[in-house]
Amino acid sequence: RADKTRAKLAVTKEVLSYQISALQEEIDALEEAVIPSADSFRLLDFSFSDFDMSQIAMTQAVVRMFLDLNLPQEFSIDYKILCQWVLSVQKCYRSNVVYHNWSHALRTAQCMFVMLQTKELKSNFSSLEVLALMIASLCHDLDHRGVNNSYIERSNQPLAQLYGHSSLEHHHYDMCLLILNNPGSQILSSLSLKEYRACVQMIEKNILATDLAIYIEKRAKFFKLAQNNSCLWTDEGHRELLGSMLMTASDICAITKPWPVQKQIAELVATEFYAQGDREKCEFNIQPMEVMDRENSTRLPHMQVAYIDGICSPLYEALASICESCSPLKEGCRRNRKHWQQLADSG
Ligand code: 5BB
Ligand code: ZN
Repeated sequence: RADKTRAKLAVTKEVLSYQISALQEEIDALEEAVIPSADSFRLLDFSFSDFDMSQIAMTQAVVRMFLDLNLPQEFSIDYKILCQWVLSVQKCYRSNVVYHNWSHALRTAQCMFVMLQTKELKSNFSSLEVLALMIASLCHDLDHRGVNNSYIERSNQPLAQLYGHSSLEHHHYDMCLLILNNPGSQILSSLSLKEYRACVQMIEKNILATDLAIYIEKRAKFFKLAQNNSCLWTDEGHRELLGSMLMTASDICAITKPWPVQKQIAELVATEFYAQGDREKCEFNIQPMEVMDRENSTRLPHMQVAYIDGICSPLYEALASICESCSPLKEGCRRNRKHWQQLADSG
Protein backbone atom coordinates (compact mmCIF):
# COMPACT_ATOMS: atom_id res chain seq x y z
CA ARG A 1 0.00 0.00 0.00
CA ALA A 2 2.77 2.41 0.93
CA ASP A 3 4.58 1.62 -2.34
CA LYS A 4 1.44 2.28 -4.34
CA THR A 5 0.92 5.57 -2.58
CA ARG A 6 4.47 6.63 -3.35
CA ALA A 7 4.19 5.62 -7.00
CA LYS A 8 0.95 7.46 -7.40
CA LEU A 9 2.24 10.59 -5.70
CA ALA A 10 5.38 10.57 -7.85
CA VAL A 11 3.29 10.57 -11.01
CA THR A 12 0.98 13.26 -9.70
CA LYS A 13 3.95 15.34 -8.68
CA GLU A 14 5.36 15.26 -12.20
CA VAL A 15 2.03 16.36 -13.65
CA LEU A 16 1.75 19.06 -11.02
CA SER A 17 5.16 20.63 -11.65
CA TYR A 18 4.37 20.61 -15.36
CA GLN A 19 1.08 22.41 -14.75
CA ILE A 20 2.79 24.89 -12.49
CA SER A 21 5.60 25.74 -14.89
CA ALA A 22 2.98 26.70 -17.46
CA LEU A 23 1.67 29.19 -14.96
CA GLN A 24 4.47 31.71 -14.64
CA GLU A 25 2.70 34.52 -16.48
CA GLU A 26 -0.44 34.05 -14.45
CA ILE A 27 1.56 34.05 -11.21
CA ASP A 28 3.25 37.32 -12.18
CA ALA A 29 -0.08 38.89 -13.18
CA LEU A 30 -1.77 37.90 -9.92
CA GLU A 31 1.20 39.07 -7.88
CA GLU A 32 1.26 42.47 -9.56
CA ALA A 33 -2.51 43.06 -9.57
CA VAL A 34 -4.21 45.42 -7.15
CA ILE A 35 -6.61 43.12 -5.33
CA PRO A 36 -10.15 44.58 -5.16
CA SER A 37 -11.85 44.86 -1.77
CA ALA A 38 -13.97 42.14 -0.17
CA ASP A 39 -17.03 44.38 -0.62
CA SER A 40 -16.49 44.76 -4.35
CA PHE A 41 -16.51 40.94 -4.68
CA ARG A 42 -19.42 40.69 -2.19
CA LEU A 43 -17.24 38.31 -0.20
CA LEU A 44 -18.90 39.10 3.13
CA ASP A 45 -22.32 38.09 1.86
CA PHE A 46 -23.84 34.62 2.35
CA SER A 47 -25.62 35.19 -0.99
CA PHE A 48 -22.27 35.43 -2.84
CA SER A 49 -22.21 33.87 -6.31
CA ASP A 50 -19.29 33.45 -8.70
CA PHE A 51 -21.43 33.12 -11.85
CA ASP A 52 -20.45 36.52 -13.24
CA MET A 53 -16.79 36.39 -12.17
CA SER A 54 -13.77 35.91 -14.43
CA GLN A 55 -11.12 33.29 -13.62
CA ILE A 56 -8.77 36.11 -12.64
CA ALA A 57 -11.31 37.69 -10.31
CA MET A 58 -11.88 34.28 -8.69
CA THR A 59 -8.21 33.87 -7.79
CA GLN A 60 -8.06 37.48 -6.60
CA ALA A 61 -11.06 36.81 -4.36
CA VAL A 62 -9.18 33.99 -2.64
CA VAL A 63 -6.14 36.21 -2.09
CA ARG A 64 -8.46 38.91 -0.69
CA MET A 65 -9.97 36.47 1.83
CA PHE A 66 -6.53 35.39 3.06
CA LEU A 67 -5.43 39.04 3.35
CA ASP A 68 -8.56 40.10 5.24
CA LEU A 69 -8.14 37.21 7.68
CA ASN A 70 -4.63 38.54 8.29
CA LEU A 71 -3.15 35.13 7.49
CA PRO A 72 -0.12 36.23 5.40
CA GLN A 73 0.93 38.64 8.17
CA GLU A 74 0.20 36.16 10.96
CA PHE A 75 2.12 33.27 9.40
CA SER A 76 4.74 35.17 7.36
CA ILE A 77 3.37 33.84 4.08
CA ASP A 78 5.33 35.32 1.18
CA TYR A 79 2.90 37.10 -1.17
CA LYS A 80 4.27 35.51 -4.35
CA ILE A 81 4.07 32.06 -2.74
CA LEU A 82 0.46 32.72 -1.77
CA CYS A 83 -0.36 33.69 -5.37
CA GLN A 84 1.30 30.56 -6.74
CA TRP A 85 -0.47 28.39 -4.18
CA VAL A 86 -3.91 29.77 -5.14
CA LEU A 87 -3.22 29.26 -8.85
CA SER A 88 -1.91 25.74 -8.24
CA VAL A 89 -5.06 24.83 -6.33
CA GLN A 90 -7.19 26.25 -9.14
CA LYS A 91 -5.29 24.20 -11.74
CA CYS A 92 -5.83 20.98 -9.80
CA TYR A 93 -9.61 21.22 -10.08
CA ARG A 94 -10.91 19.67 -13.30
CA SER A 95 -12.77 22.11 -15.53
CA ASN A 96 -14.59 19.29 -17.37
CA VAL A 97 -16.38 18.35 -14.12
CA VAL A 98 -19.59 20.35 -14.03
CA TYR A 99 -20.25 20.70 -10.30
CA HIS A 100 -17.18 19.58 -8.31
CA ASN A 101 -14.88 22.14 -9.93
CA TRP A 102 -13.03 25.32 -8.98
CA SER A 103 -16.27 27.33 -8.71
CA HIS A 104 -17.51 24.93 -6.06
CA ALA A 105 -14.17 25.26 -4.23
CA LEU A 106 -14.43 29.05 -4.24
CA ARG A 107 -18.06 29.05 -3.04
CA THR A 108 -17.10 26.67 -0.23
CA ALA A 109 -14.13 28.78 0.89
CA GLN A 110 -16.21 31.97 0.65
CA CYS A 111 -18.96 30.54 2.87
CA MET A 112 -16.31 29.45 5.38
CA PHE A 113 -14.85 32.97 5.19
CA VAL A 114 -18.18 34.65 6.05
CA MET A 115 -18.80 32.25 8.93
CA LEU A 116 -15.29 32.82 10.31
CA GLN A 117 -15.86 36.58 10.17
CA THR A 118 -18.97 36.43 12.40
CA LYS A 119 -18.40 37.75 15.89
CA GLU A 120 -19.30 34.40 17.49
CA LEU A 121 -16.76 32.35 15.54
CA LYS A 122 -14.09 34.97 14.94
CA SER A 123 -13.24 35.38 18.60
CA ASN A 124 -13.21 31.69 19.40
CA PHE A 125 -11.04 30.03 16.75
CA SER A 126 -7.27 30.47 16.88
CA SER A 127 -5.55 31.91 13.81
CA LEU A 128 -3.98 28.49 13.15
CA GLU A 129 -7.47 26.94 13.14
CA VAL A 130 -8.69 29.66 10.79
CA LEU A 131 -5.75 28.97 8.46
CA ALA A 132 -6.49 25.21 8.48
CA LEU A 133 -10.22 25.76 7.84
CA MET A 134 -9.58 28.12 4.93
CA ILE A 135 -7.00 25.84 3.29
CA ALA A 136 -9.24 22.82 3.82
CA SER A 137 -12.35 24.46 2.43
CA LEU A 138 -10.58 25.62 -0.75
CA CYS A 139 -8.83 22.25 -1.23
CA HIS A 140 -11.52 19.84 -0.04
CA ASP A 141 -12.48 18.51 -3.52
CA LEU A 142 -9.11 18.77 -5.33
CA ASP A 143 -8.91 16.63 -8.47
CA HIS A 144 -12.54 15.47 -8.12
CA ARG A 145 -13.57 13.29 -11.06
CA GLY A 146 -17.31 13.94 -10.90
CA VAL A 147 -18.12 10.49 -9.51
CA ASN A 148 -18.73 9.43 -5.90
CA ASN A 149 -16.96 6.97 -3.62
CA SER A 150 -19.22 4.05 -4.49
CA TYR A 151 -18.41 4.47 -8.19
CA ILE A 152 -14.68 4.61 -7.43
CA GLU A 153 -14.95 1.51 -5.25
CA ARG A 154 -16.99 -0.40 -7.81
CA SER A 155 -14.69 0.50 -10.68
CA ASN A 156 -11.81 -0.85 -8.61
CA GLN A 157 -9.60 2.10 -9.42
CA PRO A 158 -6.21 2.30 -7.70
CA LEU A 159 -7.66 5.11 -5.64
CA ALA A 160 -10.13 2.70 -4.02
CA GLN A 161 -7.42 0.15 -3.20
CA LEU A 162 -5.28 2.83 -1.64
CA TYR A 163 -7.79 3.71 1.08
CA GLY A 164 -10.46 1.57 2.71
CA HIS A 165 -13.11 4.28 2.98
CA SER A 166 -13.58 7.94 2.04
CA SER A 167 -11.36 7.17 -0.98
CA LEU A 168 -12.04 10.48 -2.68
CA GLU A 169 -11.61 12.61 0.42
CA HIS A 170 -8.25 10.96 1.17
CA HIS A 171 -7.21 11.78 -2.38
CA HIS A 172 -8.32 15.42 -2.04
CA TYR A 173 -6.18 15.64 1.09
CA ASP A 174 -3.18 14.03 -0.64
CA MET A 175 -3.44 16.57 -3.44
CA CYS A 176 -3.71 19.39 -0.92
CA LEU A 177 -0.54 18.24 0.85
CA LEU A 178 1.23 17.80 -2.47
CA ILE A 179 0.60 21.43 -3.37
CA LEU A 180 1.54 22.62 0.13
CA ASN A 181 4.88 20.80 -0.21
CA ASN A 182 5.59 21.84 -3.78
CA PRO A 183 8.47 24.34 -4.05
CA GLY A 184 7.00 27.74 -4.87
CA SER A 185 3.64 27.17 -3.17
CA GLN A 186 4.73 26.26 0.37
CA ILE A 187 2.53 28.71 2.26
CA LEU A 188 3.19 26.88 5.55
CA SER A 189 6.99 27.06 5.34
CA SER A 190 7.37 29.73 8.05
CA LEU A 191 5.42 27.76 10.64
CA SER A 192 7.34 26.06 13.43
CA LEU A 193 7.44 22.27 13.12
CA LYS A 194 4.90 22.01 15.92
CA GLU A 195 2.52 24.49 14.27
CA TYR A 196 3.00 22.86 10.86
CA ARG A 197 2.11 19.42 12.20
CA ALA A 198 -0.93 20.71 14.04
CA CYS A 199 -2.10 22.63 10.97
CA VAL A 200 -1.71 19.72 8.55
CA GLN A 201 -3.50 17.42 10.98
CA MET A 202 -6.45 19.82 11.21
CA ILE A 203 -6.54 20.18 7.41
CA GLU A 204 -6.73 16.39 7.09
CA LYS A 205 -9.57 16.08 9.62
CA ASN A 206 -11.44 18.96 7.98
CA ILE A 207 -11.17 17.53 4.47
CA LEU A 208 -12.14 14.02 5.57
CA ALA A 209 -15.15 15.56 7.34
CA THR A 210 -16.63 16.51 3.94
CA ASP A 211 -17.45 12.84 3.28
CA LEU A 212 -21.24 12.86 3.69
CA ALA A 213 -21.03 9.52 5.53
CA ILE A 214 -18.73 11.09 8.15
CA TYR A 215 -21.10 14.05 8.55
CA ILE A 216 -24.02 11.69 9.20
CA GLU A 217 -21.89 9.78 11.70
CA LYS A 218 -20.80 12.87 13.64
CA ARG A 219 -23.79 15.13 13.49
CA ALA A 220 -25.91 13.65 16.33
CA LYS A 221 -23.35 14.77 18.87
CA PHE A 222 -23.29 18.25 17.37
CA PHE A 223 -27.09 18.54 17.36
CA LYS A 224 -27.12 17.57 21.03
CA LEU A 225 -24.53 20.24 21.90
CA ALA A 226 -26.58 22.82 20.00
CA GLN A 227 -29.85 21.76 21.58
CA ASN A 228 -28.53 21.75 25.14
CA ASN A 229 -26.56 24.91 24.56
CA SER A 230 -23.55 23.01 25.90
CA CYS A 231 -20.93 23.73 23.24
CA LEU A 232 -17.71 24.60 25.06
CA TRP A 233 -15.03 26.58 23.27
CA THR A 234 -12.49 25.32 25.77
CA ASP A 235 -13.18 21.70 24.82
CA GLU A 236 -10.81 20.51 22.09
CA GLY A 237 -13.28 17.85 20.94
CA HIS A 238 -16.11 20.38 20.65
CA ARG A 239 -13.97 22.74 18.55
CA GLU A 240 -12.97 19.92 16.24
CA LEU A 241 -16.59 18.83 15.85
CA LEU A 242 -17.67 22.40 15.14
CA GLY A 243 -14.90 22.67 12.52
CA SER A 244 -16.20 19.53 10.80
CA MET A 245 -19.75 20.88 10.79
CA LEU A 246 -18.56 24.22 9.36
CA MET A 247 -16.88 22.25 6.56
CA THR A 248 -20.15 20.51 5.64
CA ALA A 249 -22.14 23.73 6.09
CA SER A 250 -19.90 25.48 3.56
CA ASP A 251 -19.65 22.44 1.26
CA ILE A 252 -23.43 22.34 0.78
CA CYS A 253 -24.02 26.13 0.92
CA ALA A 254 -25.50 26.13 -2.62
CA ILE A 255 -28.79 25.11 -1.00
CA THR A 256 -28.85 28.43 0.92
CA LYS A 257 -28.31 30.71 -2.09
CA PRO A 258 -30.92 32.99 -3.74
CA TRP A 259 -33.36 30.86 -5.74
CA PRO A 260 -32.01 31.55 -9.27
CA VAL A 261 -28.52 30.56 -8.10
CA GLN A 262 -29.75 27.48 -6.22
CA LYS A 263 -31.77 26.36 -9.22
CA GLN A 264 -28.81 26.66 -11.56
CA ILE A 265 -26.42 24.85 -9.20
CA ALA A 266 -28.94 22.03 -8.62
CA GLU A 267 -28.98 21.54 -12.39
CA LEU A 268 -25.19 21.21 -12.38
CA VAL A 269 -25.38 18.65 -9.57
CA ALA A 270 -28.02 16.72 -11.50
CA THR A 271 -25.94 16.80 -14.68
CA GLU A 272 -22.96 15.34 -12.82
CA PHE A 273 -25.12 12.71 -11.07
CA TYR A 274 -26.76 11.59 -14.36
CA ALA A 275 -23.39 11.34 -16.08
CA GLN A 276 -22.30 8.92 -13.35
CA GLY A 277 -25.58 7.02 -13.68
CA ASP A 278 -25.02 6.66 -17.44
CA ARG A 279 -21.54 5.29 -16.83
CA GLU A 280 -22.86 2.82 -14.25
CA LYS A 281 -25.50 1.54 -16.68
CA CYS A 282 -22.97 1.29 -19.47
CA GLU A 283 -19.81 0.08 -17.67
CA PHE A 284 -21.20 -2.08 -14.85
CA ASN A 285 -24.61 -2.88 -16.29
CA ILE A 286 -26.27 -1.93 -13.01
CA GLN A 287 -29.33 0.13 -12.15
CA PRO A 288 -27.97 3.41 -10.71
CA MET A 289 -29.44 4.90 -7.55
CA GLU A 290 -32.53 7.01 -8.05
CA VAL A 291 -30.65 10.33 -7.83
CA MET A 292 -28.29 9.31 -10.62
CA ASP A 293 -30.85 7.90 -13.00
CA ARG A 294 -31.91 10.47 -15.59
CA GLU A 295 -35.15 8.51 -16.06
CA ASN A 296 -36.11 10.00 -12.68
CA SER A 297 -35.35 13.62 -13.55
CA THR A 298 -38.97 14.70 -12.96
CA ARG A 299 -38.44 13.72 -9.31
CA LEU A 300 -35.65 16.29 -8.87
CA PRO A 301 -37.78 18.80 -6.91
CA HIS A 302 -38.94 16.01 -4.54
CA MET A 303 -35.35 14.89 -4.08
CA GLN A 304 -34.21 18.41 -3.27
CA VAL A 305 -36.94 18.68 -0.62
CA ALA A 306 -35.78 15.36 0.88
CA TYR A 307 -32.17 16.53 0.71
CA ILE A 308 -33.06 19.77 2.52
CA ASP A 309 -35.08 18.00 5.22
CA GLY A 310 -32.66 15.14 5.73
CA ILE A 311 -29.26 16.75 5.37
CA CYS A 312 -29.26 20.55 5.07
CA SER A 313 -31.90 22.08 7.37
CA PRO A 314 -30.93 20.18 10.53
CA LEU A 315 -27.33 21.36 10.11
CA TYR A 316 -28.15 25.02 9.44
CA GLU A 317 -30.65 25.07 12.30
CA ALA A 318 -28.14 23.69 14.78
CA LEU A 319 -25.48 26.05 13.47
CA ALA A 320 -27.79 29.07 13.82
CA SER A 321 -28.49 28.17 17.44
CA ILE A 322 -24.75 28.17 18.18
CA CYS A 323 -23.94 31.12 15.94
CA GLU A 324 -26.86 33.54 15.51
CA SER A 325 -24.99 35.41 12.74
CA CYS A 326 -25.13 32.23 10.62
CA SER A 327 -28.95 32.21 10.54
CA PRO A 328 -29.11 33.65 6.98
CA LEU A 329 -27.95 30.18 5.86
CA LYS A 330 -30.93 28.60 7.60
CA GLU A 331 -33.32 31.19 6.14
CA GLY A 332 -31.96 30.76 2.62
CA CYS A 333 -32.40 27.01 2.91
CA ARG A 334 -35.97 27.42 4.13
CA ARG A 335 -36.84 29.74 1.21
CA ASN A 336 -35.44 27.26 -1.32
CA ARG A 337 -37.42 24.44 0.26
CA LYS A 338 -40.60 26.42 -0.49
CA HIS A 339 -39.59 26.80 -4.15
CA TRP A 340 -38.76 23.12 -4.56
CA GLN A 341 -41.95 22.08 -2.77
CA GLN A 342 -43.97 24.29 -5.13
CA LEU A 343 -42.32 22.68 -8.15
CA ALA A 344 -42.87 19.21 -6.67
CA ASP A 345 -46.58 19.97 -6.14
CA SER A 346 -47.12 21.40 -9.60
CA GLY A 347 -45.21 18.64 -11.41
C1 5BB B 1 -27.85 12.33 -0.72
C2 5BB B 1 -27.00 11.12 -0.31
N1 5BB B 1 -26.92 10.17 -1.40
C3 5BB B 1 -26.08 9.04 -1.00
C4 5BB B 1 -28.24 9.71 -1.79
C5 5BB B 1 -29.10 10.89 -2.20
N2 5BB B 1 -29.15 11.86 -1.13
S1 5BB B 1 -30.34 12.98 -1.19
O1 5BB B 1 -31.58 12.28 -1.32
O2 5BB B 1 -30.22 13.82 -0.05
C6 5BB B 1 -30.11 13.94 -2.61
C7 5BB B 1 -29.21 15.02 -2.62
C8 5BB B 1 -30.84 13.66 -3.73
C9 5BB B 1 -30.69 14.44 -4.87
C10 5BB B 1 -29.79 15.50 -4.86
O3 5BB B 1 -29.57 16.29 -5.95
C11 5BB B 1 -30.34 16.10 -7.09
C12 5BB B 1 -29.86 17.09 -8.08
C13 5BB B 1 -29.07 15.80 -3.74
C14 5BB B 1 -28.15 16.92 -3.73
N3 5BB B 1 -26.91 16.75 -3.29
N4 5BB B 1 -28.59 18.12 -4.16
C15 5BB B 1 -27.78 19.21 -4.15
O4 5BB B 1 -28.21 20.30 -4.57
C16 5BB B 1 -26.48 19.03 -3.68
BR1 5BB B 1 -25.32 20.52 -3.60
C17 5BB B 1 -26.06 17.79 -3.26
C18 5BB B 1 -24.67 17.56 -2.77
C19 5BB B 1 -23.89 16.83 -3.81
C20 5BB B 1 -22.52 16.53 -3.34
C21 5BB B 1 -22.46 15.44 -2.31
C22 5BB B 1 -21.44 15.74 -1.28
C23 5BB B 1 -22.08 16.15 0.03
C24 5BB B 1 -21.06 16.38 1.11
C25 5BB B 1 -21.69 16.68 2.42
ZN1 ZN C 1 -17.46 19.69 -2.00
